Amino acid sequence: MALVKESRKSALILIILLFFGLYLFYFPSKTPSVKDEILFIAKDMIAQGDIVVKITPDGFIPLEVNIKQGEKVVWWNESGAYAWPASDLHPTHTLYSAFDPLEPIPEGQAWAFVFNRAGEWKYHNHLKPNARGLVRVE
Ligand SMILES: [Cu+2]
Repeated sequence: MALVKESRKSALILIILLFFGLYLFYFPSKTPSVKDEILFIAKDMIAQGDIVVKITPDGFIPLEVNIKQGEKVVWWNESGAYAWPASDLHPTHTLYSAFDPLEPIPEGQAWAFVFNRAGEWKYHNHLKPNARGLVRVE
């Protein structure tokens, strides 16, 4: 009787180890991707002095911002819907491919991007491509 119990216990341990092994096989430790670095911020986390572009139902306000290289622009979504500011050209965003949150910003949240490349960066709302804007980086 004791032997039967012991072998059941061993089988149970073996099954648990097997599942654990399968788990590791199918879900290896998460490697960071570009998407994992996207952090949306609540609007009350926007610092005073940040350069903020509001996303409204009528588009970006202001339409243009002028910044220096290495400065950050914060897009604050108060459009009442998801919004997705991203580099031209729609839909590939290849002009400045890093300038793209890669997913929509929820209403009431914000996304920040640091411009390390000088230039005139036209962008649009990927979900509403008629809404357009410009970031001039010198
Ligand atoms: Cu687009």
